[in-house]
Amino acid sequence: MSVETTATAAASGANATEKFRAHKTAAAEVSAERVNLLASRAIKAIIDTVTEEKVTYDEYNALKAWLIRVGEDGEWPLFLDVWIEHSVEEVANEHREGSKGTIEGPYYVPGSPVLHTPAALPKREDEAGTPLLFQGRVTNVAGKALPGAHVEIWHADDAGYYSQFAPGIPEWNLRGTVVADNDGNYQINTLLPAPYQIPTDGACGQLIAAAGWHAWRPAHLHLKVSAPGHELITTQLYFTADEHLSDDIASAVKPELILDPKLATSGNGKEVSYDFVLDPASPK
Ligand code: MBD
Ligand code: FE
Repeated sequence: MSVETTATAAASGANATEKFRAHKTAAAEVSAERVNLLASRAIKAIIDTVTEEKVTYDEYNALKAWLIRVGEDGEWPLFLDVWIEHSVEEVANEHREGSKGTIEGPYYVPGSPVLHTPAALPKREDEAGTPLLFQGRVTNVAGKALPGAHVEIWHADDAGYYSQFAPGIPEWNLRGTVVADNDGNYQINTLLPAPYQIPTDGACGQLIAAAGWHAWRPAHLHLKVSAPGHELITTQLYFTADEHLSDDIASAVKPELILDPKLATSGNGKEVSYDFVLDPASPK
């Protein structure tokens, strides 16, 4: 059976839930004062919606059934990252002077293979897609190179599936941690990602269908760029002429994050440059 027919929302949701538990929950310490404030406000926002829109019992029960299904399908990471994370990211990165960030999304896995520049991301022998040479430089806000900066990259395959979330894809496929050279330059050989639909066969797809929305995200590369003494940036890069740049279901596109690849000088596929500018680490 092909990956396409075995990849279900529930499988990818269960993996996203498990990866989140493994990597993120240790940091989740929130004071009682903040929980009281934030939970009260969030509940009030829902109550205001009920009162102002005169929500019926049928609608209330439809919501209850749907929320139960989000959990059953393991789609809390997907739901939150698609519809909420962009607002958290904007608040978190307001102060930055360097490169723009955007949301991490549900499919990051820490610890991808370390590769030296010029690098080629791990891929299958018959990996579909147009070759892409993605290159550039990592500097500080003064334009000084950051030698040995880490450019972590992950993206979906040509069919829109991420390794370690959809079944049947080798473990670190299309994922890597690329170390920049002594001048802060990096070169990554990979494939142009394809436009992408979030999984539609689970609770999030049910919401999209019920509301008459669409499930598309523009094609994107995910990145985390870091260097000692600097603030790590989590971002994504998109491609010009993608029809979903202006209606990303995850609201995560910014004009500074759109690439315009040209024909590669090698004659094989496309190439594009993008420079990352890292802010100094904030004093703790
Ligand atoms: C993705 O690939 C993604 O980047 C986001 C934000 C949500 C769902 C799938
Ligand atoms: Fe993604």
